[in-house]
Amino acid sequence: MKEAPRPEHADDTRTALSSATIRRAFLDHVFHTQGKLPGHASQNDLYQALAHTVRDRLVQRWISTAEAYLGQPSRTVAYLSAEFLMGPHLGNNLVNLGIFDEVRAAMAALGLDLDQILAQEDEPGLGNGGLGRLAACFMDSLATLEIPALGYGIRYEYGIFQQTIIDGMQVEKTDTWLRNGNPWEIQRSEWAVQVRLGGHSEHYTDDRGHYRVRWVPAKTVVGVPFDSPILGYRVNTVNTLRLWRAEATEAFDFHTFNRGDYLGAVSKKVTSENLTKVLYPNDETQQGKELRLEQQYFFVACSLQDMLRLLAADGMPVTRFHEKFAVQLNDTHPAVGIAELMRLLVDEHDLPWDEAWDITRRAFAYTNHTLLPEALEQWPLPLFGRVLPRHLEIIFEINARFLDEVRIRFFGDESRLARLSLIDERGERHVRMANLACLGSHAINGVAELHSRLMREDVLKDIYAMWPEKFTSITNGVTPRRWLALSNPRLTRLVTQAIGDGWIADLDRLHALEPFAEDAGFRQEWQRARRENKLELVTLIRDATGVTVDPDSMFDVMVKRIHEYKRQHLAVLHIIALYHRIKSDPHAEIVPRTFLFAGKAAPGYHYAKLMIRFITSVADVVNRDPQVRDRLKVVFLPNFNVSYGQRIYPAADLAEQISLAGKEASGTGNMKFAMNGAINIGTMDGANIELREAVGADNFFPFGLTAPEVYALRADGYDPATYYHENAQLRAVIDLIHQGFFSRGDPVLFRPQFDEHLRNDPYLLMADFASYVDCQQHVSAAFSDTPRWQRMSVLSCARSGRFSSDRAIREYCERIWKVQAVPVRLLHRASGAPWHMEEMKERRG
Ligand code: 26Q
Repeated sequence: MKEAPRPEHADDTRTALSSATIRRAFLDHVFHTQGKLPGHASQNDLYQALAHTVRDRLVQRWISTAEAYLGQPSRTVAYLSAEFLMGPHLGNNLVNLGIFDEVRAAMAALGLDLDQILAQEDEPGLGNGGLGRLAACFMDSLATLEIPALGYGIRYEYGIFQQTIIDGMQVEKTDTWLRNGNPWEIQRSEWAVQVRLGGHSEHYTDDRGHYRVRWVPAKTVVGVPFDSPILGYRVNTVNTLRLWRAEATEAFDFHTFNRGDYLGAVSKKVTSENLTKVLYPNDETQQGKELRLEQQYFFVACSLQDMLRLLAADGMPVTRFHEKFAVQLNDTHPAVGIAELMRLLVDEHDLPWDEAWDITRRAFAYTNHTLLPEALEQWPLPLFGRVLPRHLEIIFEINARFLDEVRIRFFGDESRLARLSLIDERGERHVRMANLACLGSHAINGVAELHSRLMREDVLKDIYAMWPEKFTSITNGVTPRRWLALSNPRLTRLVTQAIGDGWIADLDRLHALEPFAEDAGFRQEWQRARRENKLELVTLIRDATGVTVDPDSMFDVMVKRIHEYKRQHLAVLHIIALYHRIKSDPHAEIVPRTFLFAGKAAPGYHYAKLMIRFITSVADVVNRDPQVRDRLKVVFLPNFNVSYGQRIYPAADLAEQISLAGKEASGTGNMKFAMNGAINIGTMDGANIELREAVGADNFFPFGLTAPEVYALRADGYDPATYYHENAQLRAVIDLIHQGFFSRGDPVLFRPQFDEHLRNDPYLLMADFASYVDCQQHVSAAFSDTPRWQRMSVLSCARSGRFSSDRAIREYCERIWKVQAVPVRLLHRASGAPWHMEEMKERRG
């Protein structure tokens, strides 16, 4: 909602958006918030002061939003996610407030460089990768579309580890993102809640003769909410990201007093507070760690209590929970919420089971993010029962009723029963969280067309047979605010000059850019903007790694978590093939390339760590070889995170999306690259398929086996060794590795990688190698033809509109959540009056 600008008053220091007022407000915060004279302010002081200046401007909108949501009839989306990979807040808030230029000018007037101040922010890395980042993009889109929404998650004290590379190997360091304080959060102690853990349950009959269950916990922890404002793009909506921190209850102090064991009590206190200490750095795998289950239950229990409080505040009974809240499960990590809501409704609010179950199913919906069977969450039954004894009983009850239904529908089909059961009875018994999530939800979605299809046909096929109507597909998207407007100001300026700035809130409008692909003048400016981006990345790479790369070489980029299924090692095989070509024919025509890799490996994933070592070892050899003469450079940039992403996506020419078909649920990097004018090379996997469809077959380089071909090949009996024997180039590459050429003569180091692969190649590297190398030849040819490449680049951006998270969120709103926009009117105050004046009067009556 745009409103007419109001005249500014001297007392608008905390709200006005003009450059002059921002400058005054900033200096005010340096003095009053940081307690420094400007001349003595550190870089961090300057950042904190500017962050507070911007935060002040959010507060007016935040409170206006809260007022607008009060008592309105639309549902509120509760997005439950164990991860929110938000990235730095400051720059994004400047974009969404529409005051980037004003703030830059205000800083410049003080002789300060805004970019330097922005770089000070310790980004909140409260996620592993794609899933956490998706949650962050969704929060941006929800606010932009003016949808009432709350993000609920965990306030990890240590986010994803900081990756350093020592002797070519990953070494992890803790992420102390809170060490300088976090200006973007407000602690809301008054809304703290208690969460019980462990112990046992007791069954009894109450005084009205009702059968009741009471949970006698072994311990209780307190959840304290920390709220961060999430501003939409050029709207007044500011939604809340509410993250929970675990604290010890006061009972610990009380016991100390009674027992005199002060140190013992403090150590117990520390144990409670361990709950939200650290993010588990694994993605796509799970070990059954008790603390992880406690984390999941903790944030879900806090969030559901919070929703019940909000419901009551709206004067609604618990029986109307599903009318007020649409609860979205970001993967199965919060799926225990289904059992928890049942417990709250049945045990605490005395509702009949069937009514509680109906409310629960209407409220919950589940998004699946994986196709790897080994990544489906399962908890050993004894562990689950230890942490959540009452929930295990509830799960048994849900299961018993469910299996009765299955028995009738699929008469005599015992094996189907075993597959559908919430309990995996093969070997040690496990609770199957995906089955629970599906059963307790009214909607289940995959994150790309292929993924959703494979979900229906493979991973969740029995559940699909049960309720086909629950299944839907919503292809992921990313926010164009952070991933284009903020990260790529040069391209943003160009695009906006050409077609206006409507694309930032309506990305399909990028289509209007298509004719400009044929405009040589425009293409040249496009090229210039992208080259400037590359120059900045050259500097970053030099500062971070000491390697100097050529800005005119093709920047061939692969940034994402390190995983076997993503196949970083396939990209390395291609590099070795090019290297081998140069060594065998020093005059071979090779288009100069800079290969940039970045990404973290899970600390306990040995093979992934070995893949990093493989990349850095090949880099050492290639970068040192004078014969290569700068035609090939290989760089591993340490510590990939959101901030690095913002500098890498805009500077890439070619982006690698080379997972084995059928393994990557969606991928979202592919979308960020396309928006920024990079061309993707990729398998027909995840959202690559739709991306290729959207940008056009000429602007995407496909290769490799398709998912059905992968299945067929496996069914036929896949023999990787035949590819080695039949392909001389592949043989040369593998032999070089085997000789220890990239491991200082040590033939054993990378042997597990490739010896093993000749016998057992689970991700079909050998099968896809030839097609990949061949495709890369086409890439080189296209890149050599500059006008052609630039045309492709413009079209890739122009046709990426579908991959905005705004489109994805609209689909969730219409198909799953049934929620509507609630526009927010900005509250103003009478000139000279403090904000709370009216309220205070009301309170006093
Ligand atoms: C589970 C249990 C215990 C510990 C950790 C985990 C865990 C944590 C994170 C399991 C998985 C994840 C993250 C998964 C993830 O990022 N998946 C990606 O989601 C993206 C958004 O939908 C997709 O684009 C990617 O294809 C998918 O890999």
